[in-house]
Amino acid sequence: MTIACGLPVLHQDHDDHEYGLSDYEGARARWCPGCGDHSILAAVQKLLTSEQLVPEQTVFVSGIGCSSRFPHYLKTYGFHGIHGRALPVATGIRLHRPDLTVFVVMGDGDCTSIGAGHWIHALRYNLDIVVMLLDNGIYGLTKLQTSPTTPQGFPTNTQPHGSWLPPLNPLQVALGVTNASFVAQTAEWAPAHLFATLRAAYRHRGLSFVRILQRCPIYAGAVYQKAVSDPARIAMLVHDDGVVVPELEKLYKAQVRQLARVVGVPDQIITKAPSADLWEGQTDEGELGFAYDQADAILFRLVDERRRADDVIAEGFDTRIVRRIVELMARNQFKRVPPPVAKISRRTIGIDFLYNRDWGR
Ligand SMILES: Cc1ncc(C[n+]2csc(CCOP(=O)(O)OP(=O)(O)O)c2C)c(N)n1
Ligand code: SF4
Ligand SMILES: [Mg+2]
Repeated sequence: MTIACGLPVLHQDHDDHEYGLSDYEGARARWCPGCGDHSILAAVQKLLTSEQLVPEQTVFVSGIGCSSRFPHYLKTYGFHGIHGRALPVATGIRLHRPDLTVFVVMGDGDCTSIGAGHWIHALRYNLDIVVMLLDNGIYGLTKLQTSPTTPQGFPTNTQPHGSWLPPLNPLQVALGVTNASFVAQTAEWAPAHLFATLRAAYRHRGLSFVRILQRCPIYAGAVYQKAVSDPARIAMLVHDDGVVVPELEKLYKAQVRQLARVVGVPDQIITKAPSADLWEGQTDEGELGFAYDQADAILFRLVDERRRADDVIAEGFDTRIVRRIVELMARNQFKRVPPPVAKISRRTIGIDFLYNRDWGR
């Protein structure tokens, strides 16, 4: 970067350079095999590449913990700080160098225990920083101690008979702070959702707090096991006043698989046939009588391009499959319409009174 008349000149010499993944890859990641931090690193590298962030104008700040080794594995600027103090360092950088894009990476111990005071006030200050909490529910680096997010009853070295208290919910804490402007949760084993959430966080102006559920297979493999093995337990919740992540509702299965490949999800997961496991060997595609890839191509034409079924058939798609998809869409229309709600009080939202956000209209 050059300095002209005392002012930083931004993006000098970078205009026609396209950054690739190798421009962001730092040292080889030393996390344990299977550690969820690997997939978060892949999603972050994908974000840097897709948003074409200039490496020397980007800085990752961390505290201490396994997750806090993050800055070493990126070829941006980095600050591997002290336990619980990533946010004060990031605040200083943000205030002194407004030209830099600032990311913070913290563990659950880092953020919700020793650094909790900084966390709450950073949310209040609402500076333009992306804050990632890599939450494995334990202290990983120091080999399994109870953290504030450890599930109740989960045994650790510090509480061998199981954690006494119910866990602190970082989302509830963040939402309880006045001035919190972006609060989200995602999981490292849901790469498309992880990437879309991080991109929305990056594009948000103000502090974006993203809790990322992260598996530590060495010390706390069981913590998220139920959610991983049963995706139906993961609810996609969108807050009324929240930041819209339109990509999520627009993704077809074929695109989810493509994205999963880009962020490095193992092939055996991507190619596993979707199934409700109703009986041995049952698959959704077997039940439907066609593959999701075929369905996606037809749905794209019918829904996104608003073409008529006959046009799609004329293009060469199988008549039986097109007709069946149209029938299934009609049969499932009720799922896209909110059910009627009984009026049990004198006040109905949207009719008798409005949310704060609607007052201006
Ligand atoms: C002031 C201070 N207290 C304690 C420690 C010891 N210590 C290092 S990492 C860590 C906890 C790490 O847990 P977490 O923040 O959840 O990160 P993880 O390793 O799980 O990614 C602790 C207690 C320290 N380095 N500095
Ligand atoms: S100890 Fe756990 S959190 Fe730390 S690198 Fe290994 S798997 Fe990841
Ligand atoms: Mg941890």
